[in-house]
Amino acid sequence: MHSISPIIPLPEAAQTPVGSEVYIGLTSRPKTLSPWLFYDEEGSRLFERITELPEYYLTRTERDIFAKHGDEILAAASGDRSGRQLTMIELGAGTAAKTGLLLEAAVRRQGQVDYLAIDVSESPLILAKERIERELPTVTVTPRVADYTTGVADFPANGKRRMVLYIGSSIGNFEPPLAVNLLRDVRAHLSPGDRLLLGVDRVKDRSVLLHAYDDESGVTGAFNKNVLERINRELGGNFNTRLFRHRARWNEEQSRIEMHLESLIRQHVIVRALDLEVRLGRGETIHTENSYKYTREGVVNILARAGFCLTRCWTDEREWFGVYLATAGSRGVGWWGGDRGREWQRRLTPDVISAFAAGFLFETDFADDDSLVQSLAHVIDGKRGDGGGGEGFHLNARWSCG
Ligand code: AVI
Repeated sequence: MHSISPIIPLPEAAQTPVGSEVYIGLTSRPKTLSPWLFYDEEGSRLFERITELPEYYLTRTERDIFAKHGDEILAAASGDRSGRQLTMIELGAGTAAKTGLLLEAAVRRQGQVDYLAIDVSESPLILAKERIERELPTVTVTPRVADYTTGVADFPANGKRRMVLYIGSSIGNFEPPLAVNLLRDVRAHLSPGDRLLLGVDRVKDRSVLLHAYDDESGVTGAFNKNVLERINRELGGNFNTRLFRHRARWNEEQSRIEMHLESLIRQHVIVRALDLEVRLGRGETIHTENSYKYTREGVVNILARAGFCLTRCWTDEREWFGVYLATAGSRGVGWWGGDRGREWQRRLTPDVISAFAAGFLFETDFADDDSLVQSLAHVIDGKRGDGGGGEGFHLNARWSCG
């Protein structure tokens, strides 16, 4: 006879987005809490303060790149010769503070600009619309409240070239395969030749990185601990944040900064609305955030796997932050025989081949060997074969940047 253990239904609060995330995270091993939980009203306010900290160079450096190269970025995105007009779309726009510099450059270039600002919370979007339309009257701002991390809805198609902005190194808060999925979803809503402008923090000296995520004035620590306060406020938790220490670690192997909350003593915490008792050992941590740092090659790789190729990149003098202009590729099939085929075969790397999973192919004009070799990272599949012209190498997928 089989004994069937009764299924105990989870409390209702565990079925809300916040409740289920907290329930799953705090019953996992090791314990985790998703970084999106940081951003309630208090967390968003603390994040704004982080962006002004002397140690947190990311926001300032990216803003300086936009201030210095805004016109060049817009010229490259429009395409120098065609001078096509751009529609701008921003994921996670917030108050669109840095975007203002790019919008100004777009106004200088094309006069009128349509700007679709997407964010999960409505209030910063309303502020952004009000401010931008007052300061730049030829910009039309359309706010859209949506969670782009669970899929983007259609982008406006008004015959203009579209440029999606995903700045602030927000892509760094996703595991690389999820980052590729997110960008692939964006790619699926674009046409060949549309653009993506990605702002990504770079790998650098570990002490610079650690200070950026563990500042002297303790704002990042308060931001991290606010997730426990949020659980107390919204789910009836009894976390005592003084019994936790904010920890920032550099994980070299994974190329990421990790944020943790370390329990200073052995303790039990109750989360009433979830009917949950959480036991923490002394020194045990709750992993709250990853912030991946990328080399230029790393960015090219995730772009290629998502169906984009790198068009141009800008950085600051210290090369701490990168702004990458990428182009949505198109599909095609090509055949290379003889020496040229063998040359390609030698240069294929597993990363490049894995990009084949993206399923995007393109047709090249094969005119220029040098540029083919330079854009090697965009080769996404290679197979030995006979294309009808004898022994050769069949590359049946490659990105076009054209
Ligand atoms: C939003 N995101 C890009 C920030 C980052 O740098 O990963 C979040 C942050 N966490 C601690 N400080 C800032």
